[in-house]
Amino acid sequence: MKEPIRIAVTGGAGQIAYSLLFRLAAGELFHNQPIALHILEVPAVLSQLEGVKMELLDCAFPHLQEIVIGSDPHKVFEGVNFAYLVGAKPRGPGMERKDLLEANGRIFQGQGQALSDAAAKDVRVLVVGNPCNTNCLIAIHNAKNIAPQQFQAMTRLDENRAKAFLAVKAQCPVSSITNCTIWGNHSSTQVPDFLHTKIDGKLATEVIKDTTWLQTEFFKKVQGRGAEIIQARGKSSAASAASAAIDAMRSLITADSTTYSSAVYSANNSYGIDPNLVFSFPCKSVSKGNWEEVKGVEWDQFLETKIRASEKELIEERDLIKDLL
Ligand code: NAX
Repeated sequence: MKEPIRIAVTGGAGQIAYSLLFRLAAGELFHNQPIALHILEVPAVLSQLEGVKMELLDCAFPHLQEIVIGSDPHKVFEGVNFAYLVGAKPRGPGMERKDLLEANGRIFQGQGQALSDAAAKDVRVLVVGNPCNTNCLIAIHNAKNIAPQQFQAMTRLDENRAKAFLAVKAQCPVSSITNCTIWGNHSSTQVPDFLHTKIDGKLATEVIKDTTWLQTEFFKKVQGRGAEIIQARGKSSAASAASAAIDAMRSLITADSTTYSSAVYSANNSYGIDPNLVFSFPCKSVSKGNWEEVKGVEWDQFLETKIRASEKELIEERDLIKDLL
């Protein structure tokens, strides 16, 4: 039998995983190839994860060859080729930003070390659990046997949201929107770049001539969409986050030169961003699993101010967890 592609998902009993696991198992990322799911959870909810495993089995997915579950990252990450780090601690009552960063930082410190020790050498890691950029930076610094370029944090949901808003405004299908990327942090300081976005091959600013809308309402809508979903649903985005997580990994392994957003390690970046951050840039895949930053994107004053504010926020986050690097 063909050796399966091993995919780790953490936070397996949580709401994003409840969508992500079934889409992976259905073969949306690796069509017609056997896969094994390695699912990590904290001990307290392992019984719930057992239930998720039962449901995965009950789907009788033809390409799902194996399901490993557990709460020891060293065991669960054994031999994995791809890892979705979704599980994280939510902000509890009275918790300060520093406490949240630290609590999550410890999780990603341990998981970075475990991936480094146990995963396949060519593993590709996508950090989804928030604060995802800084969690990813911590994992990178603690994964001594894995190149930083093998990690990314997810800003693809933000890109997808930006595209969807632009498509509604321009009254065109979402597939007409290209080159729409996010700079910076996956937070309310993120920068959706409408200046270089294209709509049916034309600059978005030529199609949507209302610059005030682009600079204010559009920006606020993208930056505040997560909060808007919580307000409406009573829970944070889950199915859309899982969908973006599939998109992000698909883009990484599809070397077709399409530009996409990804928060990657900023060493040697060509934009003068602090070189020790995980920062969202326009990226493209140059070969299966290997990305490159898209160079030469010129910022106007508006973008530059916003991008620098997001960089400042990431530097502040890094300062709060510097002992974990
Ligand atoms: P849930 O609270 O539903 O699930 C999280 C799960 O992670 C829980 O079952 C918990 O037990 C588990 N967990 C906690 N610590 C763990 C550890 N050390 N090892 C393994 N599992 C652990 O959250 P969900 O809605 O699934 O969201 C997960 C994370 O994604 C959150 O941090 C959330 O903020 C983040 N998001 C990131 C997005 C992005 O675009 N990067 C968008 C969606 C989402 O907000």
